[in-house]
Amino acid sequence: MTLQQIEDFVRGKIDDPRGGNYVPEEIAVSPECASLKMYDAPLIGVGSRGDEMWGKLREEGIIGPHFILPNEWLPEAVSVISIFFPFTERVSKSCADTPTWPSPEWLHSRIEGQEFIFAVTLALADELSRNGYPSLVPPKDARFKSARHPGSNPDMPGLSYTSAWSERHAAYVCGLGAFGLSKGLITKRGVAGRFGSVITSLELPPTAREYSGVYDYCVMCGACVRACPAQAITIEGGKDHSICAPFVDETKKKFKPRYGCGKCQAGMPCQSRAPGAGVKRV
Ligand code: B12
Ligand code: SF4
Ligand code: SF4
Repeated sequence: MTLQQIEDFVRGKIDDPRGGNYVPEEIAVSPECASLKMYDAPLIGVGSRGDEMWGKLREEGIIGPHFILPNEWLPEAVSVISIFFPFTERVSKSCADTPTWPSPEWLHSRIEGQEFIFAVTLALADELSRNGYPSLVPPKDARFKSARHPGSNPDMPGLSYTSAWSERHAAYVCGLGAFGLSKGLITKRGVAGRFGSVITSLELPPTAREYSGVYDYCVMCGACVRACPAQAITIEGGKDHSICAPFVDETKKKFKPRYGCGKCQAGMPCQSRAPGAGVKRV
């Protein structure tokens, strides 16, 4: 498979009106959400297994030693495919237009949207494997673990707000974008969307990183500071996960079985573009 064929494969899933990118009427949380399209065309980046940046992610303060490297997930690994699924304007606008609590559209994109990403990445890994290139989706592997609040995962003692495979850091290595003050990863198509990834033995041309600083795509405008209903973000300190996470938990109580927030993404100058891209730094 070529990179173009991979892109066509993902696009085909996104455009399929009977596929998981459209909310079925039977589960719509409100009538307006029936047939809601959650994602637009994807943005795909490729990282090489040999990129030194993977090893750097293991350093304390970046992710840490619990980060599992591509060749540890899959010994035959040659490339990492990172995919950004940008939310449709309707999903983002509904979130920006609803103060404090998540909009019905955002709730769907958080839950059914994530299920769709797993379905697409697993189908891609399957297609690659059937073509002779063993492939794997890290968050669907038995070794994947994540920790939210301190002590929430006994398998990750002493760790919080982290995981064994961070999709944003993988996207950073794969040339898709850089972090924002809100800690979302900002791509050339913005921050409002979600990521998925596949590790494969197929050799693909790596995507160049058009940034060198961790926060190069953010202009520190402070719009996310003002938009956050939990006051979890400051210009000086960035986003504090220990304030954000309990707020997201609060939405779980209110909107069970769904949840979400994302006010630091929708309606922001970085919602659908990277305001810091191309800005000269001294
Ligand atoms: C745990 C988790 C949470 C926790 C903690 C957040 C966190 N740590 O990132 C809580 C509950 C708070 C949370 C909240 C939300 N989440 Co969340 N969450 C995750 C999860 C499962 C793991 C994150 C992880 O591994 N973090 C690792 C730690 C180390 O990340 P970090 O502290 O931010 O890393 C910093 C350091 O590395 C630092 N750094 C210092 N030196 C250096 C040097 C280098 C070279 C680099 C690269 C970095 C670096 O820079 C980073 C940013 O400041 C991922 C899914 C996944 N498997 O990736 C989704 C994920 C991060 N969440 C996501 C989303 C959308 C949300 C919410 C908007 C909720 C919602 N959907 O409504 C909010 C807001 C998130 C935000 N503002 O970024 C998306 C982010 C999409 C995006 N555009 O970035 C993800 C990737 C899920 C997905 N599949 O797309 N989340
Ligand atoms: S809203 Fe402004 S400060 Fe916040 S992440 Fe986006 S560009 Fe950066
Ligand atoms: S997800 Fe919500 S609570 Fe968390 S930082 Fe963003 S706006 Fe604030």
